[in-house]
Amino acid sequence: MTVYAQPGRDGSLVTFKPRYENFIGGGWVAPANGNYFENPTPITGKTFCEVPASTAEDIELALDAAHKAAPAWGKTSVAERAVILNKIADRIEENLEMIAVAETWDNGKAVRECLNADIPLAIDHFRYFAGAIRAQEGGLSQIDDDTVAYHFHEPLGVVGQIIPWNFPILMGVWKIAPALAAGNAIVLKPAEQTPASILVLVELIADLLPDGVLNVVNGFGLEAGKPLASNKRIRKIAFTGETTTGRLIMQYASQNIIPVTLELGGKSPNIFFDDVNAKDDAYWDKAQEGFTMFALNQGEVCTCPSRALVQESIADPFLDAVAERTKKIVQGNPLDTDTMMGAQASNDQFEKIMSYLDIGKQEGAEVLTGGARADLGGELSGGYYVQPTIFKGNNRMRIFQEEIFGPVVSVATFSDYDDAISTANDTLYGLGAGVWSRNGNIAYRAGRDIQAGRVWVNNYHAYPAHAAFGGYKASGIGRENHLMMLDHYQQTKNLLVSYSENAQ
Ligand code: TXE
Repeated sequence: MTVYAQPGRDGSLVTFKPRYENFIGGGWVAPANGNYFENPTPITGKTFCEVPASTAEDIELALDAAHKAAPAWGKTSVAERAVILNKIADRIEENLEMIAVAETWDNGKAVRECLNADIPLAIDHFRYFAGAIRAQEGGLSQIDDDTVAYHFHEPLGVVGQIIPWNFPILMGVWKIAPALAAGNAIVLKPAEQTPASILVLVELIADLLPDGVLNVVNGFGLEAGKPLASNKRIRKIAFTGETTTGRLIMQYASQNIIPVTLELGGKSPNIFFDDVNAKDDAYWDKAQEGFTMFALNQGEVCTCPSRALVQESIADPFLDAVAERTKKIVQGNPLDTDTMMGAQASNDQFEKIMSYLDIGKQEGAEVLTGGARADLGGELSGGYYVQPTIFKGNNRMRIFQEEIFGPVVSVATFSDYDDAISTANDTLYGLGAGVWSRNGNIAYRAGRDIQAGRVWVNNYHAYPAHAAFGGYKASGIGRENHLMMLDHYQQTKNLLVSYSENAQ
């Protein structure tokens, strides 16, 4: 067990600056209007740094820097880019604990998740795209004996990226690594709830990239995000966030006819068929763990398995077992490696979750465990902690249809296969899903019948870099991870060449 020292106290691995600036053109640049906002840690609710409340002027400055850098960066060889991405990965790996503590302090999540998942996945992402870009090949078609069509992958140029607060570093890296690999320059806007850890990361890797290739401008959605997403000087916008914001991003992009990728909300079903607890063995243990994944990252995951569908015939013993397991989730100081669940990322998010706990109760859902704020006492009493909560109800309830984005799962039962699939698909969203069965045929068929971009079969919440990730329905457009991501950051140049000396 390790308890990392709080930033600002003796022995801390990370030192935050009291005031950050925007990272533009390889240097730190104050916001044009001179305005900053306070950034609290969700762990105690106390402010620990200030960051720029940027506006359109700062976005334009960052775009100037990105445009200056983009032509040369786009012409570097893929080997050179791969070397840089690998160096970035190594640098992060050498500083893994420091970055993990920075992420925990800014976001509130349990440090054990940062140490074992968020940061290792971010490192692997850089390495994956270093390899993917080197393995990428162009195409050639022979049109006739004298005519050849060459297909080249060209970078888009300057791209905009807007990221959320639930995995500030990992969501940043999911977007940064493929964009850099493909030869683009970036202007990135972090979420206002978690502006600091990504700046710690940028500071760590800044010397490895040419000036202006990666620019980070902090600020709020309308003041800084909109001027970026609606800007005529970006060739693509990538966004992760709420579905309603995603609609706006598409509207902005439509004015400039640029491509968008959107990773939006979810209400992912996690389906447990009647054979999961047939034996008291390792599989049953894994399935229970799969159920409790609703509390991973405090439920602030777009693929949070927030609707559990359990076959009627096993509902009672199944729910008794998973409720017991949920009660064993350790809440506490997120900087303690024994802590399994930390703080919600912001007070707004905490209040949103609390309001859904009321809504669930008012709708008549039964609370099997949790259902309230978690008061952890001492310094943590100012932080944003919620008990992991299991509701039992039905799929028509708001708690089954609306994204809560907290450690809350709504459980309903189903009678047979068709009932399970129709309930699973009875949602606006289609991002993730889980299927649990010892019967390979049922697991496979269910996986294919569920309308979601990622279906985990007999596992949940794994995010390898080479598995495509993205939404069906209102959960988004495009994919992240996997080498198909490169397509989102490149355009195809076709050179149609005639080698004939005869007139056409
Ligand atoms: O999201 P927003 P919020 C869901 C989750 C959460 C809810 C609200 O349910 O409770 O969204 O969170 C920027 N133009 N998800 O309000 O507003 C904003 O500054 C350009 C799911 O934080 O979508 C931030 O950087 N940019 C999600 C980013 O968009 C704008 C993760 C996300 O903020 C903008 C986060 C605008 N008009 C929340 N308005 C997931 N899919 O994982 C805001 N932004």
